[in-house]
Amino acid sequence: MTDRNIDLFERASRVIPGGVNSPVRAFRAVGGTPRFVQRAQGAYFWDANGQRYIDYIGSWGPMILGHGNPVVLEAVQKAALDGFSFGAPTEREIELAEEILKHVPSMEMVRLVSSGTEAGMSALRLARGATGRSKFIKFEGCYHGHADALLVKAGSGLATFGHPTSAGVPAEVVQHTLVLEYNNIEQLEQAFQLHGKELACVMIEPIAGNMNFVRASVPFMKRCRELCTQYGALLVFDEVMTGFRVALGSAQSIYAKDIAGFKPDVTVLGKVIGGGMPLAAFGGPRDIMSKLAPTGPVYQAGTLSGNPVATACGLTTLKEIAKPGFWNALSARTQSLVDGLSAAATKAGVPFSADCQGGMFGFFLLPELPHNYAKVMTSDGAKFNRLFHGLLDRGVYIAPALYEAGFVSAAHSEADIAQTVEAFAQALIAG
Ligand code: KE4
Repeated sequence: MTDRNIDLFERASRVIPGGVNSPVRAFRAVGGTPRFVQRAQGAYFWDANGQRYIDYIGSWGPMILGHGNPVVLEAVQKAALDGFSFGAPTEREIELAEEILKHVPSMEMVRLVSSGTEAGMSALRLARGATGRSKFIKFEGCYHGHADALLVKAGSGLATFGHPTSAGVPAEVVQHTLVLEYNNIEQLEQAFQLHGKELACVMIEPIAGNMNFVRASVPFMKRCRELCTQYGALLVFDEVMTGFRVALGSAQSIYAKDIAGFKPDVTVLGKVIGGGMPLAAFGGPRDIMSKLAPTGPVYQAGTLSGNPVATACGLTTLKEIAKPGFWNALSARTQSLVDGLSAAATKAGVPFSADCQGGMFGFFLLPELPHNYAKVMTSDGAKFNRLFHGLLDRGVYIAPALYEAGFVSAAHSEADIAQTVEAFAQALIAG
């Protein structure tokens, strides 16, 4: 019997670069043939051969309710009947903005856009426009979308500016980007001593889902906040992945429990706030956001920004996850998965560490949780790839790269968790 995934991948590769519309989907890191999704429902999707998988990617975060949630589906269908796109303001954009601001008190205003890249790029421009400064700090292992200035790897030494990670990005575009080691307070302090007054912002993933799952330590985050305040730089929280995924108040609400009065200056959101439709956002205090066109000099625009079908999907999703009991149930389900995987790894005698928050998790084939990118990359890639395929062959779909996070939805049942843990145990034994 032919494998339709192989046929489709060959056909796709003839007309779409690499056969995919986003590189990570091509399975380049893990090898093998990407699964072409035919349909999805709840915690599952079915591939082109009709094979069912328990889905722990969920579109890389957005599908927190699971696929095809009936309440969201009805809202999207109704919105579509009223019109796909107008290029004019709608009431539902106000409702979604108000709903976001209700749960993220550091934001007084928000601008809706269509992707996390657009939101991150615009947040950087806003920080530069608001401060009149060009330089900024990001951290190795954090990904903020593919805007030129953000496609940077660390320079040769501390406080040397970055080098492009992509062809097509001129060196002069990244000359203002300083790349530091995540969780390295000493480097952060030295960078501020050298460049503090020239820094527009520090941009950070508070829990780095692009390093699988690495938390910024509380002391490190406290120092980021203090130094930004001291030198007049903005603290930009990239919560595209963690926003409304790790907690209803996003990751910043978790740091606010440990750091009195903690707030970032600008927050970047995406994924969950669109519920799976193309929608992202960035926001902050009124005095900063008012710098944006048409009220201020920082230009930003978008034909499909605040799209009426996408806002219906996002707004309904946010209202569902705000319901009583949602987060306790989701957190418990995610913890149950992590505990099960840990127990299976221990039984198999495999080095393993894992962490989770809300509906987001990560695990490493390392004895201890890594705290920066260099440590994450000491993982045994070949072993991970064998594990990935062992799970895939057993109907469990995790991220096809060891540096990517995993996501549990409200639709994942305890039976799904048990099946996943059993598949994991079998895959580990198979080696
Ligand atoms: P998008 O442009 O892909 O919507 O968002 C970019 C982005 C920005 N910030 C963070 C923290 C992100 O995680 C992302 C996108 N995440 C990746 C997964 N690591 C999306 C998957 C992909 O690139 O296909």
